[in-house]
Amino acid sequence: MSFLVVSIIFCGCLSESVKEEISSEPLLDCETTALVSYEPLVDGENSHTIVANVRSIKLNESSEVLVFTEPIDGTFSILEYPCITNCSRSVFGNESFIAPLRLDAADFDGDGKNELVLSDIGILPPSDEKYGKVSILTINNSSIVDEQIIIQNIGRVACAEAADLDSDQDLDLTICEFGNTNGSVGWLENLGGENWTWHKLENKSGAIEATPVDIDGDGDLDIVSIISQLSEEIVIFWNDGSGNFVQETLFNANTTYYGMSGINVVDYGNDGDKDILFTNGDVLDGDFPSNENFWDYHGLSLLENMGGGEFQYQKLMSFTGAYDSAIYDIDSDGDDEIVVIGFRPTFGGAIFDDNDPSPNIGWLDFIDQSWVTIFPTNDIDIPLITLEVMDLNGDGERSLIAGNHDVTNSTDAPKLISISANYNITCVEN
Ligand SMILES: [Ca+2]
Ligand SMILES: [Ca+2]
Ligand SMILES: [Ca+2]
Ligand SMILES: [Ca+2]
Repeated sequence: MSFLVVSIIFCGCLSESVKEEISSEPLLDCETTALVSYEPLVDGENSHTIVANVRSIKLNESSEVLVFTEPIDGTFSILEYPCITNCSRSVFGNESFIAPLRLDAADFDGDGKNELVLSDIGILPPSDEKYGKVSILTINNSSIVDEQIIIQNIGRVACAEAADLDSDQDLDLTICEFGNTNGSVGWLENLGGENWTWHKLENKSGAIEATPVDIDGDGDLDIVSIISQLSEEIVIFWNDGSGNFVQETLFNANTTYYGMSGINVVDYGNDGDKDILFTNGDVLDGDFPSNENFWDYHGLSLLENMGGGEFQYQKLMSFTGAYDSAIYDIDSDGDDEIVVIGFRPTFGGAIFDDNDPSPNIGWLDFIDQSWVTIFPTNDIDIPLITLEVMDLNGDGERSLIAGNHDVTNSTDAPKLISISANYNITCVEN
């Protein structure tokens, strides 16, 4: 047997010339492998980097920017636009900030400029101490002009998302009080005149996200929430349009160590309705049994909206440490993949399964009518916790952006990276 090894590195799909070259040569047994690489978007500055959330938000109708939070530093940053690598940023801090976790943006006062909604978790590790806070910030280019505190001295706040939940034309907020053993999911009703009323819809702790979305298509905003502490559930709160909600559990893991980590509401299959992707992969979930494998539990799942309030559950992918997902065409062939990143704070440490050599990024590629899991042959040695997709420089090309949550201070890697994949085809002639 003679070996004729042709190694073709390409980004995305085969060019026409390469296709012809392959079809005209007597090559068989081609193996395709993926390699990932990254560029720094914001470097680590040799500091202890703990990014909690990265997100694209709008500052007004037309201007989209990338923001990220650093709770230990007590700051959030807005990347200067446009950027590709080594981006400049404006850092926002305020003496009232404790541990900024997440930002949303919306125009509360109707002046055409969006304010920022800041979820301040107050204290990063699980705790029942009451340092949580939600505020609405008015900013200019590089500084905070005004901070309106909506609620404070509550349990650890993991989310607050702007939405008109009672259909009275002003913006209310969903709110996740993660807490530890105590917490809640609910919403803050905007009464006008800077007065707000807190409606608790569920008193379980561990709410990570509460996404306002019209999931039944009846014109009002429902709330999809992910709960991950003493109980591990995906819960929907159906809105009657006036802010009266009926709760339904769509998925219950029935174990306390499932490690729910994030939801992503998307139109799966492009059929015009909203479906729910969720990841579970919290390796710091303290009660995971030592005789079990993360691999058997962690991964990416889908709750597919079948209409009429019915959802169909399907686990799409096993993935140790799965923490966030994004719809992104990582192989540049014109079809979107579902990319998942893993948060694995102790690389090579004993807490991971010996039989799970997979890297901390992977994706699902839709091939021949089914999802195929692709793991690259190399790894990105950064504990990634948050993923976003955005056109960073306005050229129409979207980037896949991930944030570094280096809790063990084990790397001086960048705070933010943009990730790309290359495919390597190796063909062997028989
Ligand atoms: Ca405004
Ligand atoms: Ca309202
Ligand atoms: Ca609805
Ligand atoms: Ca693709």
